[in-house]
Amino acid sequence: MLHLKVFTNNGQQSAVEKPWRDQKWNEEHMGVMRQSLETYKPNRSQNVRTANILLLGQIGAGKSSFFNTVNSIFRGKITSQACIGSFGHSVTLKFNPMVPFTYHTPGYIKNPALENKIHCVAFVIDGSTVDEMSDKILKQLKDLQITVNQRGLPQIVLLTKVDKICPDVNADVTKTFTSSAVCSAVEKVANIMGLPRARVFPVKNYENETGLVVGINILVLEAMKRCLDLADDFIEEQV
Ligand SMILES: Nc1nc2c(ncn2[C@@H]2O[C@H](COP(=O)(O)OP(=O)(O)O)[C@@H](O)[C@H]2O)c(=O)[nH]1
Ligand SMILES: [Mg+2]
Repeated sequence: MLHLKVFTNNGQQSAVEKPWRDQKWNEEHMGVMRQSLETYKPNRSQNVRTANILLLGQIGAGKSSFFNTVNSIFRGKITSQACIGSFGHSVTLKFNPMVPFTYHTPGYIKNPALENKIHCVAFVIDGSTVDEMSDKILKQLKDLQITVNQRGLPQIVLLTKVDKICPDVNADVTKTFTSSAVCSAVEKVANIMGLPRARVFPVKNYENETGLVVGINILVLEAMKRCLDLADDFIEEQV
């Protein structure tokens, strides 16, 4: 039986009592997640030492911020490093937040070894603009996705700026999965991208914070974990 209670106020915001996605929010869970990502190594493949994740999305979607947020989580403090690079002490994760990615992109390798290939794509979509995405932007996204699909690459969506979708979430990020506004943004993006809802990860990037926040870390770590699991699957299928 599904028990839902919807609280509505001026028809705009509503919260559901039962979360629409299960999520642990405690510090211990965050520690476990962080630890497991810190020690992550791509599975069962001697030649691939790092998982390469490509962040794709519009300018302003939050790619650099996401990169910096992940970096901050692993450094244990807020950092804003260069936009492109890899994590300070970890060689297991590499991001390339560059967009658009074409044959003319510096560093493009023709016929790369598996180690140098992209292993998972994360589409970065600004959650606060989901309701007003222009046809042009939608087409760009779908075109990018066609290329990604042709390469058989696994995909997730990082739905950024959840704080701007819902005031409750802005006040407390642990309200993400009881927010019906976030829920419908996730549904909408899943439909647009033709992906299961479980592939869409609402996240909040560090932008105005002066210290780390457990809930923010957890949202980002959950997305990273799924991305790396998918990267693993992809790597295993190739060898
Ligand atoms: N409120 C809020 N602002 C964000 C978030 N993520 C990014 N931003 C802001 O959005 C703007 C664009 O972000 P940026 O990372 O530069 O986007 P990029 O062009 O995709 O690299 C910056 O002003 C960020 O501070 C978020 O989760 N919440
Ligand atoms: Mg950027």
